[in-house]
Amino acid sequence: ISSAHNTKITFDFKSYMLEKSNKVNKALDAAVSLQDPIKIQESMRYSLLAGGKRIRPILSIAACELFGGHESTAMPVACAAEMIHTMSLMHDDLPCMDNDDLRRGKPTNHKVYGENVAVLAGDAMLALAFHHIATETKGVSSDQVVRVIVELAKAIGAEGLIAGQIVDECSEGNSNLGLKNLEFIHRSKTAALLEGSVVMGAILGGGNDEQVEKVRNYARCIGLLFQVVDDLLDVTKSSKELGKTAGKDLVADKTTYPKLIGIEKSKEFADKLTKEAIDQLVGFDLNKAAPLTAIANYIAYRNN
Ligand code: GRG
Repeated sequence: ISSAHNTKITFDFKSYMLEKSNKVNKALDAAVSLQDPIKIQESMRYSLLAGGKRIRPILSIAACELFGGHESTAMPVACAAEMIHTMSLMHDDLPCMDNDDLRRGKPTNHKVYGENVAVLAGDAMLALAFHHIATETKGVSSDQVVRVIVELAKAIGAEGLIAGQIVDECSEGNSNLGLKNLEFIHRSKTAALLEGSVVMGAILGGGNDEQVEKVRNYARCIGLLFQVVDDLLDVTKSSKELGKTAGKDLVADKTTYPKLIGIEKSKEFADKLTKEAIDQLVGFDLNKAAPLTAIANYIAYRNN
């Protein structure tokens, strides 16, 4: 119930995440109804409703509420962020990319529906995400709607998520990418959509330019933090699994922060990013900022 970097108020993070993810799940369920041709809708629903932490949609809602906006105002962008996140995972799992058999504890989309359907269902979800924002966002100006569409397109395109994926794809097998390239991949592949999710919520909540930039910085920090912590957890997992000394990396051909700068420096970097993220929220209403503060702490201190 407490947040490590902000102890002035109490906030029940678990209940908050559960309540919000339930609402997001309902909205996603309603957004992709079963209609003809049934095959594509089934495949979309299979991956979209397969669970997942729903961090991106919750970030959109929390950022909107930070500025006094309503959850319902942010729900369409929240769903769109999750749709795009899900389709990126579906495509990432394909044989031509990571070739994974399992995702979120279930067989991957192409394993169930075939590669051709998985590609098309992902494409349909990408189109649906933008359609959903444009048709379902209510109670804000059309200028705000256009701004969030621009924000999302930028976050996932060749300057964002796809940039990270292509650089990652092209560096496969290179176990010594260098810090600059590693950071580029993480900032693009992971942080860009987290940033887009937060910023869309902030725009719809009515944040001014300066405030939007603050939450953008917050999101950039937690995006990179997410990956640094992931790398650190990999080391812990690997050493536990091997029952040997810490510092071993199971995935030999993967560049990670611990590999490049060591475990201690990686931990220091994670701490720095957590503090920097939370510092961006200084000056906002403490209660309204509590979910974003707690999410940063959760990302920093999670153990899986
Ligand atoms: C976006 C048009 C478009 C194409 C996609 C394949 C591809 C291009 C990108 C792949 C990007 C990728 C796999 C990023 C990893 C992101 C990441 C950190 C995933 C894990 O996120 P969590 O932990 O997962 O939030 P859950 O399952 O909880 O949602």
